Amino acid sequence: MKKLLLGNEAIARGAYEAGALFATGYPGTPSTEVLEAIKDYKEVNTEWAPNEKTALESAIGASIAGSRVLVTMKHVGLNVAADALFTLSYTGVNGGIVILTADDPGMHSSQNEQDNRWYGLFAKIPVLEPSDSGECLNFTKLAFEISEKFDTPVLVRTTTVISHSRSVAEIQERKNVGLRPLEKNWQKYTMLPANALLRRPLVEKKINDLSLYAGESDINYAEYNDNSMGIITGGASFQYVKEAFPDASVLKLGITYPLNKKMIKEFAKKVDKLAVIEELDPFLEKEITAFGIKIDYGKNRLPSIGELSSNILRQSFGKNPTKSFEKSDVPLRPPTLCPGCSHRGVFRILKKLRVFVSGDIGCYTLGALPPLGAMHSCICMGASIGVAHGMSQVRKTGDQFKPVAIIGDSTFFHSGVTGLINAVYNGSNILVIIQDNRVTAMTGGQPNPGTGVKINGQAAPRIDIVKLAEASGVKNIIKFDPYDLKDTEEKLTAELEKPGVSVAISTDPCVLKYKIKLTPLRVELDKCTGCKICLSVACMALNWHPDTKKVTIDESLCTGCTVCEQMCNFDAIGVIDG
Ligand SMILES: Cc1ncc(C[n+]2csc(CCOP(=O)(O)OP(=O)(O)O)c2C)c(N)n1
Repeated sequence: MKKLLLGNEAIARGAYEAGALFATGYPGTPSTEVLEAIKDYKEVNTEWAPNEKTALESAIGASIAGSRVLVTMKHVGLNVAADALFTLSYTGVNGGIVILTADDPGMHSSQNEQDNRWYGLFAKIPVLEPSDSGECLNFTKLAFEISEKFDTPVLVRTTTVISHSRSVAEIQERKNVGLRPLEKNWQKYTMLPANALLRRPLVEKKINDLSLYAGESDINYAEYNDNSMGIITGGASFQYVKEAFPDASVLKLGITYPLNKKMIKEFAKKVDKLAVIEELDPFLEKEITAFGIKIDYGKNRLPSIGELSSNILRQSFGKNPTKSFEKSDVPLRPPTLCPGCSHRGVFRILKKLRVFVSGDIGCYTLGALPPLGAMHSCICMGASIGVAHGMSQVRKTGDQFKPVAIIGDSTFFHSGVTGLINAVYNGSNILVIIQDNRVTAMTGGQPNPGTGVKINGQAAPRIDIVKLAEASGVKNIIKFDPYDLKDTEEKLTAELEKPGVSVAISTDPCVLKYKIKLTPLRVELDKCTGCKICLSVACMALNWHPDTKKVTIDESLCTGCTVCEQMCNFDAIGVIDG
């Protein structure tokens, strides 16, 4: 049966049809919908892990125990899981392990742009790249076969457009492969140097065998048309190539690592000019050049930054662009915190206190943007505490310098808690603000270990952040209500004056996830002086009218959080009858 599926839904379906019994991962755009889709297949035990490394480690356990398992993450998530990945390449698998890495060229929702095909080369594992939802489903199923046949984890790499586009996929029945026998093979799974030395040559052999397999696999195929130009491509780039050069000969690679030299040589021989068209890095280009095959067009024509499009390809090859829907046709809407967001008030206060704010990744990163403008660094998930600690170690208390780290609950569980332990252990002087909105909001509201529910909605133990901070050795722990600006300012100021590590936990839940709406506020226009101070909290519910020089409140957006009311010096905002 044919079905229109999102790329991510198709990957979930593929793992289901392949008989996976376990699926795990950590949310991150553009990968998140895979686990959200697979959780609806009751045969697959699905869970959110607190981070990607834990997810991959659980997957390894499930595999050793005999199950096929899917692990999902965004591109930067694989950096977190990389420690386990590089040794998993040595141990291999029992039940097949398929790792989805969803890359984000163009950084639609990411802190960097990285091309995770390199992980294939670096960790010596195969990489499959689907070009539409049908391939997402089929390649995921095939990836399980490859994983078990070659005793290796397999990376399925998508990019945002593949994960988030809908196209047709062929649905089939689930193959109930069940559990393989549990292996207690210590030489295979215990990577002491002596055992790793034995496994090391097997890793090379596996890649050689996979390269031969790539030469025979029908997901690598050549289409010969006009042979004046032959294009080697894969993934999303294949779609752009088909639109921009419908008549060209194409070698479509479903397996983009390892490559098969013979296959590529044969294709190159049959065409006059050889082009390699790929998004981001010259990954295929470098591999093919290393085979001694001359490439006429590659990154000498194409950008290695951002997403490609058929028009970028056309223009790079001197053709006119076609009229198409381009990003510039869409009105620009700067990202901003939701009206009533519990993160807003704290940034207002931090700006007022003129502290250095070491930020982290989550909705609260928007506190860096003007007019809130109260975050001064943000590197990667969990980094806020480590960065603040490092600052405190070189600018001591005598300078009256106490950096503030701000981090969300999901990010704290992900990798912030180790930073906190380090800060206490090494005698830091920092204030850590944990914005506990009881959800992983940034990626669409997934539960986390502090939420009290699992991915399937079942109740789960709620990890207590206060107890965790206490157990980490923090002496000063307070809670504050971020909607009460006075209380927030007083409590944070008091903690900034104490030496050592303080933890301040903001206790209000996400308004969007928990659908919080109190009575909306209004502006009493007679009292509004047009001073605009209320606009400094960057709330979408507030509108400025240049003609009347007054502010009004959009009642459909206002949640009644009162932060703007507390900002107003003229009592012009409040719940007004009538
Ligand atoms: C290593 C890594 N994994 C996943 C992501 C995607 N991501 C960005 S922020 C975030 C978590 C945000 O949750 P939280 O810290 O609770 O803040 P909130 O958005 O709820 O304010 C995630 C999962 C990422 N950027 N990096």
